[in-house]
Amino acid sequence: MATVRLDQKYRALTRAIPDTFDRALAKFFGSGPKDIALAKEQHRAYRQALLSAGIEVSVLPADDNHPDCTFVEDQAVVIDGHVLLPVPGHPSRVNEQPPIAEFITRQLSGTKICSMHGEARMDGGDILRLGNLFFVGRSSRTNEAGIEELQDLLNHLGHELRIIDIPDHALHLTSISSTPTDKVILAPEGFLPKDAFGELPEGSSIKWMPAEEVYGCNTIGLPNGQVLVAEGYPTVLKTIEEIGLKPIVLDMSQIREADGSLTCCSIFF
Ligand code: CIR
Repeated sequence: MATVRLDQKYRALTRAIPDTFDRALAKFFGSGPKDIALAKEQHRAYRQALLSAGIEVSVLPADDNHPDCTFVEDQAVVIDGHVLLPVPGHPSRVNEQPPIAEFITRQLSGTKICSMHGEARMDGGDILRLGNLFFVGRSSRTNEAGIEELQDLLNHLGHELRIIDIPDHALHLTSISSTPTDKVILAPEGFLPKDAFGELPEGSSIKWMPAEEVYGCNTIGLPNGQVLVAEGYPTVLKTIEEIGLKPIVLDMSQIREADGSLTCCSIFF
C-alpha cells in the first residue's frame, strides 16, 4: 500500500492466495501463474518478511471465486486513518471488497468511511504517496470521476494531488513506481515523461531505473530502514543500498505472473 508514510506503517492487511490463482487477470508482467503452491509459498515469505520487520500482519482467507483477491491494495485506500473504498476498475474484482472493507472498518472503528459510487472507478494501486504529496495514475482502471473523489478526500486532509497518465503498456502507477522512503521515488525509464511527477519537495528525488527493471521499481519501504524488493533487479537493489537502506529480497515470480507487485499484496493502516 503506497498511501501511508513510513511512520504510519504499523499494521498490514493481506489476503491468502486462492486455489484459483491461475485464473487471475494477467496482461502486463505475466501470462498467468502456473505454480499455485509456489505462489502460496512466496506469499508466506512476504508476510514473514513484514512480520520480521515488526509489522503486525493480518491474513484474510482467500476467496476462490475471486482469483485476484490477494491484491488487496486495490480495494481500500487508507490515508491518515481515513478510508476510501473505491469501485474497482475491473468488473471481475468488484466483489472482492466486502470482507476487506469490513476488516478495515472494524480495525479503524470511529473512522469515517467514504465509498465511491456512480461512474467513479479506481484501483488503490494507482495511488502513490511521497511524504505528504500524492500522485494518482489515470489508467485503464482509474477514471476522472474516481480521481475527483480522491481529490475531495485529499482536499479535506490538506494534501496535494498530481495526476499522471499511465501508458497503455502498464497497469497501475504503482506497477511502475514506488517510494521506498518518504523522499525517494523509483521509476523506470521509458514509461513516463521525465517531468511526470512535477517539481518535488526540497530534499526529494527520483531515481530512474532501466526500463527492463520496471517490475523491480515497486518496493515497500519499512520504518526500520528495511525495504522489500523483488528478486532479479540489480540496479534497483544497488540503488536501495546506495540510499543507505537494507534490502530484503523476495522471490515474486508467481505473483508477478498475475501482474501483482509487492505493494499490491498489502494495505498498511
Ligand atoms: C489485476 O489485473 O487486477 C491483478 N491481476 C493484478 C493487480 C495488481 N495490483 C496492483 O498493481 N495494485
